[in-house]
Amino acid sequence: MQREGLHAARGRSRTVWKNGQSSLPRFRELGAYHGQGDSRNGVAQLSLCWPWGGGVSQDWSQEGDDLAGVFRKHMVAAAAIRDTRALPPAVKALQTFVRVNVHDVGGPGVILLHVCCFQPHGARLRHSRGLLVTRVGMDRLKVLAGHFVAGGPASELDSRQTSAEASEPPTSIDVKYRARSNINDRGAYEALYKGSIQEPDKFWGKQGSQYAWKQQFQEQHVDCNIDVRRGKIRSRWFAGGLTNLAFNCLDRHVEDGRGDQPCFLWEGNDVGQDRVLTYRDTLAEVCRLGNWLRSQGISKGDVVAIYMPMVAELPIAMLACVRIGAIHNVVFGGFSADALAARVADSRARIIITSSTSVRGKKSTPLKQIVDQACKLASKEGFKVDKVLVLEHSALPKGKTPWTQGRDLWWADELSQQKPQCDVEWLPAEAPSFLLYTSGSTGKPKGVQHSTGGFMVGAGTTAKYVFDLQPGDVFWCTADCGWITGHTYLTYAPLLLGATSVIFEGVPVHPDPGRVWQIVAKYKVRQLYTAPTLIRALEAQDHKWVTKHDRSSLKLLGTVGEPINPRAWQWFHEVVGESRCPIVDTWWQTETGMIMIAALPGAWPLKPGCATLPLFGVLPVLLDSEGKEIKGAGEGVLVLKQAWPAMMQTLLNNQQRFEETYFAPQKGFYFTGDGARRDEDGYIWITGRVDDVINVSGHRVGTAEVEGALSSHAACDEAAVVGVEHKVKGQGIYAFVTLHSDSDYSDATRKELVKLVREQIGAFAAPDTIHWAPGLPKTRSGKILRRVLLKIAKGETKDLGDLSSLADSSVVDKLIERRGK
Ligand code: 6R9
Repeated sequence: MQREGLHAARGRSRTVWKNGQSSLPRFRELGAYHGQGDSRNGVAQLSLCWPWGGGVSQDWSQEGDDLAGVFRKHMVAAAAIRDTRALPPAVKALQTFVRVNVHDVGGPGVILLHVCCFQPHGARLRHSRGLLVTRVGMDRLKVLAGHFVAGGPASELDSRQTSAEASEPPTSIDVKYRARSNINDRGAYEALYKGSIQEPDKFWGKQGSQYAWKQQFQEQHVDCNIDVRRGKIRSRWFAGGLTNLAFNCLDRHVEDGRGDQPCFLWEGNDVGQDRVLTYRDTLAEVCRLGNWLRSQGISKGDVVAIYMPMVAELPIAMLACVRIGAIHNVVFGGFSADALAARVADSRARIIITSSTSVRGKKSTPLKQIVDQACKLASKEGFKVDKVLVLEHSALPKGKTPWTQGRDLWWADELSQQKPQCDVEWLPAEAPSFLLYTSGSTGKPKGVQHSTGGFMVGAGTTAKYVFDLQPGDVFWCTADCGWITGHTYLTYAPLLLGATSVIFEGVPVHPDPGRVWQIVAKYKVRQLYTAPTLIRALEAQDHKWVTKHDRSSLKLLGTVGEPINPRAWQWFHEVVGESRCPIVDTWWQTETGMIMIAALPGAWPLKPGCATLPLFGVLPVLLDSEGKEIKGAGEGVLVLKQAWPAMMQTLLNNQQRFEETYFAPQKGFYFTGDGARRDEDGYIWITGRVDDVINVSGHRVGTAEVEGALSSHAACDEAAVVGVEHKVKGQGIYAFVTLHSDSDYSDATRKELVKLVREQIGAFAAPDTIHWAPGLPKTRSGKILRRVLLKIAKGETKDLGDLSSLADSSVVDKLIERRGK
């Protein structure tokens, strides 16, 4: 219909298409509307299609027309359509403002205009495409794109609409989804949840008995204290039980006749590199490595460091450790030699398992060489690494790998001499299973220590309910095993539940931005669990990279790691999941070991950007600034009132720091460090770290809120906000902003950005400084290092602290250079 309308719209008259749709549109991208920009006779055609159907179209000449006027007219036309047509109320409520993006699509004299409709707080509901003007007009259009968001008549419309609608509850999305588990309504959840809080012994006992125990745990098996006023903090689960994680992940399934089922599907950095490991294969390799570790004198309680790329041998090494009762300490393969040395020495890991190199995209990282440096650094600190076991990576063969005779050994040579059977070390449930270092807000990284039984049951139970994960499902968690998500939901939970876990060694845009979706199609992935940072990176690409691959196998999508902005959520939902897959936004931490707050999507509607409700055994509480509990709707600091099975046991060798960091700030609670809001439906929205809250003239401003407002500017790629001391206001807002590569870092844009924040949040939240940031300092997992930004903002550029976790440290110098410009 629209296409006909577009071609029919010749001449200089404006055509308003008839509304063909009266019901609420499904949140899906409209088809592409192709019009012709004709640069020969200087006439181009612009058309805009409204999400509820219909649109306007107009021809104009390159030279003669006032493009701004044309745009404004169209915006007014949009408003007129909105006001005068009998639109369904739901549609009306959703239309808040229209953003125009200009994309250069190449080709002969053609650019593409992207028109996005937003709901309050910048959530894109859907977008339509309007085409086309000639390249000649592009620069002017770029300016206009910003203009329509930040000022002029369109923005007047916007702000009116926004303030009228800001108080409306966010869209609630009820995807037709039935989990195969029995929790498909809120009542069933409430009943189970209540039991899990009131009788944890019983609830978790029942969950625990779904796993194999050499010796059954006691009926009253929970012994916890999270109140510093009542003595030592402890979290003991499944007391009296003896079990083993590797046995539950592997042997149990092979014994049940599932030995031939794929356990890991490994996809290499380059297309065509792949490998299937069945449960039987995996078990055999785990046993060989377990035997080798024992042959090196490693036994129960010893720490083994693992520093590897995302090859199947990484989770295999983890499983080999837990099989023999050793404690693994995985160090992310992107950490520097300094960071590795500190983690190896602190945990006293006598053995390091590594790989000759690592290749991600076009970049290789010489892991073995870094290990060599780390060993030197550690020995300077008085700690000696005895053995380094090296996996030969195809990108760096044996002859080219640096070697220390007597210390270094090849994986293949050593393991080929080992038997594929290895006795299981039966461990008390409270035996430590792994260490994982995580950065605190200050100082030295903390060695978070996890248990065996509680971690196992927490991991399995949460994956079963949140992801509806079942035997044989192909589950892809894109996290690296160097982070907690790669521990709990790439390695342990999928195997505990007998599923198939995808391991990807490469990067999502190599060799092209369709790689993730190609892998989804190749392995028929059922559940895809990823991070907002990856979603945003892929969202920025042309949608054809997604749509050209078959995504029909996908049933559920998940996110973790940071609050997901509604726009990215919407894109993930509509474009990737074709509006049929629920998105579970999962809130948890390295310290919690398992997902804590997330939707059970068969049981209640989702809200974009919201983690929703607590899982079983999780008792979240919001505290106000005086430490008083907030009942009902409200916003405060998120704490947890009850211990849960996968809770960290302690910080390695530092029970005192453990208690001070997590239990002393709010006595009687576990302090998460995150802020959260509870809405009228009881849903919990994570608002970000509380250390990221800025207090401006007594107003609390979430950095994420300001960042969201800045990011809604058409030219803004990313924004990061910190609070700096301000003489009058207490704290002022300092914003680092990255623009799209084709945008101008101009004063006009600066003003538009500030205006946007004023419009969307309020004048008190307007940034005092906009610092142009062609790149932001990020860790390899995509988290912005605000500590560094804060120092730059304060002008303390001499001592920026430890930068070893940065993905690209040159970004910092560029930022310092641009300070005050
Ligand atoms: C699993 C993981 C933990 C911190 C956490 C919070 C943030 C994680 C989130 C989220 C909003 C979510 N975070 N998931 N924020 N929504 N769904 O990421 O562990 O690396 O220890 O980070 O990440 O701030 O406190 P970890």
